[in-house]
Amino acid sequence: MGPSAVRFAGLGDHLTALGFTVYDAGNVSVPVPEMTHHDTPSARHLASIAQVLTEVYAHSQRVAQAGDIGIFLGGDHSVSAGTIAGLSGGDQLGVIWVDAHADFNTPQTSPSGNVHGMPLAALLGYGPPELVDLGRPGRKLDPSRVVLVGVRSLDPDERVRLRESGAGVYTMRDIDERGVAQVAGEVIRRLGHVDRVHVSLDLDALDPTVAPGVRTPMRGGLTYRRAPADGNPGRHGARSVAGPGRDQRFWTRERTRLK
Ligand SMILES: [Mn+2]
Repeated sequence: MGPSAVRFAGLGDHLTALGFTVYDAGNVSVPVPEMTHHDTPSARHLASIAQVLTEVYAHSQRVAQAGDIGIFLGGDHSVSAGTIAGLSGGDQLGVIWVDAHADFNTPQTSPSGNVHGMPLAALLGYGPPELVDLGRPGRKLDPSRVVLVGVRSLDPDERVRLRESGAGVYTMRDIDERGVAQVAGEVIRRLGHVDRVHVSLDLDALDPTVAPGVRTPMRGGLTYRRAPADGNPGRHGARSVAGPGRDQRFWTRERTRLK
């Protein structure tokens, strides 16, 4: 169900109750995977995904230009390659990437060929031109303004690239040992110099006991009490949420309902 599941859970009503004026821009059109051709095993459905993300990029740019706060709901995390690219440029944009994975693969290092394991690498300039040059040529983010939170699964080559990139990384072990409040404080201090923040939440960052309806569930994630709380909405440029598409039992939708 993807975005419809989150709508059905009352996201718009909850935001309205918090005092925001909500405008739903609807869905972007997505090709049917089984009907697309010319698939590349090292980056599956790359052409179709890039086509969708170009539309997402345009939406995100409009949000940035209007000075609004965008909320983008995606079936997988590749959506953030478009939302973040569209919001970047001009102001200094920071990114908090909350995810069990780093999404730091390229077609050369990805064991699966899943493009949803590549968006953060692409935003930092690593990967195929279809992703790196999305919307406009070149990388969209500076690693000094990127922080990953909740990481607990890295592929070997991905780990090397992530370490060399200079992006900030807080693993689940960091959170277990030091507590979420201390880690959150450090993340905010690290991004103290940015103008706007894009929070990108992959629901697989949450523990499967909280959000089982994701494509790649992995034990040892954030629990309900430790999930990213809302910070200062004034500095949010946008947030995107990826992952509820596989929810067969509406369990994830219910558990991630906004309070
Ligand atoms: Mn992800």
